Amino acid sequence: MTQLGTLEDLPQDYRDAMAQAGVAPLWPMMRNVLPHGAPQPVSKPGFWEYRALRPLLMRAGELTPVEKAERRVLVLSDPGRGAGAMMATPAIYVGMQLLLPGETAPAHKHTPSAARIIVEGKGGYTVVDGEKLPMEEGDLVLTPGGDWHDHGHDGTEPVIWLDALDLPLFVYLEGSYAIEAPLQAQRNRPDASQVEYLSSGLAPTRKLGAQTRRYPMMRYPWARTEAALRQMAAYGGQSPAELDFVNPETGTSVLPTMGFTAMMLAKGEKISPPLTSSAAVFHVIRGKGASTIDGQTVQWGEKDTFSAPTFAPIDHIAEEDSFLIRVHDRPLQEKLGFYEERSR
Ligand code: 1HN
Repeated sequence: MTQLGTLEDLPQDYRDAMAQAGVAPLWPMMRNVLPHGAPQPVSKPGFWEYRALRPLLMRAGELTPVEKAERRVLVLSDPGRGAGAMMATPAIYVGMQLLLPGETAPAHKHTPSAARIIVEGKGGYTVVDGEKLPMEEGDLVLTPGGDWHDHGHDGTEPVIWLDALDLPLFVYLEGSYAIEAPLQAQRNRPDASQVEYLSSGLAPTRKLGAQTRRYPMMRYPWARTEAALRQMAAYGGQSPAELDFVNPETGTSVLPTMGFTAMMLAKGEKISPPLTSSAAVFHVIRGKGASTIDGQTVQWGEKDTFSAPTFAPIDHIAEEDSFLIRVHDRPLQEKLGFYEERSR
């Protein structure tokens, strides 16, 4: 590899003249933006224990009324960028949100897409474009970019969920904004996972030339996901058992940039998946185990969250039957044409 010239190699008058003209030489910076062979991530593996987050979130519930927060969220920041960084990986923001009984969070729509994984509590719901989506523990609930959404709570205990958004991309592109509105009217019918897409493999018959909705199903009930994972683990012949959440009309990822993959690690199962260019956030729905990511080991349990930068070596071991949802940017990388896997 050729050693490139540095800024210090250049005479001061030339450097001053370049700065004056609003230009800079590429060659001293070339390797920073194009490292050899593999990316050099700023991101570091993150680990957020629920038992540390929960009391902080409950305290936010006392300190900040929902009206003063719009969304009462603690942001899980990439340790490589430090607390306050609005991202867990370059393309994925995650935050833990609290809604107390009787509270509502007003409607808005924005350019980034979101999905929520329900962590705790009963009675919460999100309304997306008029469709009421009940939130039960482990459910994946989508709020695609451009769709109105507000949250409500009919139950008696706090409801907590993990938000995942492709917000960092939109911020980077200077394309992030929201429009606010009052709460939405709700259609009086169950969500599409209970009607049009009640059964996997069945979709509503379409009249000739009719279009399907871009996001036909916005709630993926956990009970079905777990049952499917258990059958995959028993008979699928694949270690670990993994299932992608897909759009039931197209079979493609549920949102344009973010992918969601449900994983089951059976008790004692030990895996070292291929290195992948996609970065990921793992959320533990249930179970107990340990993961070593870039040489850093985390002991995780139910409701904990951890992250892995691009091409990080990852080893998982499950101490109990464990269920995780992996949020990743493979759909974005595939669209951009650079998704890659490498053997260990
Ligand atoms: C948002 O709209 C929600 O609707 C949660 O619940 C977190 C973080 C950044 C930007 C928008 C929500 C968000 C967010």
